[in-house]
Amino acid sequence: MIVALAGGVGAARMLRGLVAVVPPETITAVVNTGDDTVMHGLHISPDLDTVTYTLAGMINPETGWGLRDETWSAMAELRAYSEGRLAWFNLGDRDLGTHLYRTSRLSEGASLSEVTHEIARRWSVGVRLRPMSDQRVETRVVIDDGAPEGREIGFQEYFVGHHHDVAVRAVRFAGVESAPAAPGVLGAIASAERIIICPSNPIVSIGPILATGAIGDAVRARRLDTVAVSPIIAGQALKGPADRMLTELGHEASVVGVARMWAPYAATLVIDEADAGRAREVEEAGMAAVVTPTVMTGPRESAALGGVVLGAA
Ligand code: FO1
Repeated sequence: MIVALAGGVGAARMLRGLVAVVPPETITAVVNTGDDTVMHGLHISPDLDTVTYTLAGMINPETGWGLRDETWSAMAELRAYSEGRLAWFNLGDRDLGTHLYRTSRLSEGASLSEVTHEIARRWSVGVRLRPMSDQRVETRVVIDDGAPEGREIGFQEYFVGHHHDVAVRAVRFAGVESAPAAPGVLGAIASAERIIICPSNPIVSIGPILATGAIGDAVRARRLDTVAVSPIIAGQALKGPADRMLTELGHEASVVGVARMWAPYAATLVIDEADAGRAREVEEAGMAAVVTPTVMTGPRESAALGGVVLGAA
């Protein structure tokens, strides 16, 4: 059994590679739900859906989120009604079906774990997908908006509303103090042969998972069997604001900065060939470095990286 701690696009591509190497049923993905939001009364779980749609081969290849071959009629209506005010977060017509289903089932009393399982089954996803918690944990971001103490906003308002184009002063995970890990998560971590920290944003994608319940402690206890993949290549994130966010929050935006963050949790860090020259510094930060191509441009590259990650440690 393998456990993968997963955020959105980078994790989804990593998982696509892992299922090419081992049977999907042997993988449990523990997925970040700090990005979850309620929009127009609908419960949206972006990272769970990105992983589900990618593994189903249905992800929109242009955006990396949402469904391929999508139509946008509902959004066009919403835009017309509200003069754009309510249409900043794009929900495709088919994607809306997922959010309607999730919201209906939650209002019937189903847990997020149960609904996640049902959605994965509908898309024939063999990987066991688990939210990090069934309880609400909300990633909140303090942005620099000129006010002396900054302004706190929800993650999607920062990421989509502000195109993650504003400086971040602080991040917190509201509700995490009382949120237990979802059923099955701690047991899976305790008994896994290998735990993988996917190449997702360390602060806002993996950070909330490790901060939830006893998940961080459970991973630390399995440090020798845990392999992390750096989301930072040559000082940059391939997608999203991870590089800027690391710098803004006092970390180094490099594989060495990532190694300093993950050393307590994982014994091995997989880094890109572009960072081969920093392998020694990674080792000085307390992690064994494995150098390999890590850019997952297609299924073949994902599978090659999956093989390396499973062989590492
Ligand atoms: N990301 C965007 O940049 N713009 C959007 O309008 C947008 C809509 C959206 C709808 C559903 C969904 O599941 C994801 C969506 N995302 C969108 C992506 C998502 O908000 C972020 O990529 C993640 O939260 C970061 O991992």
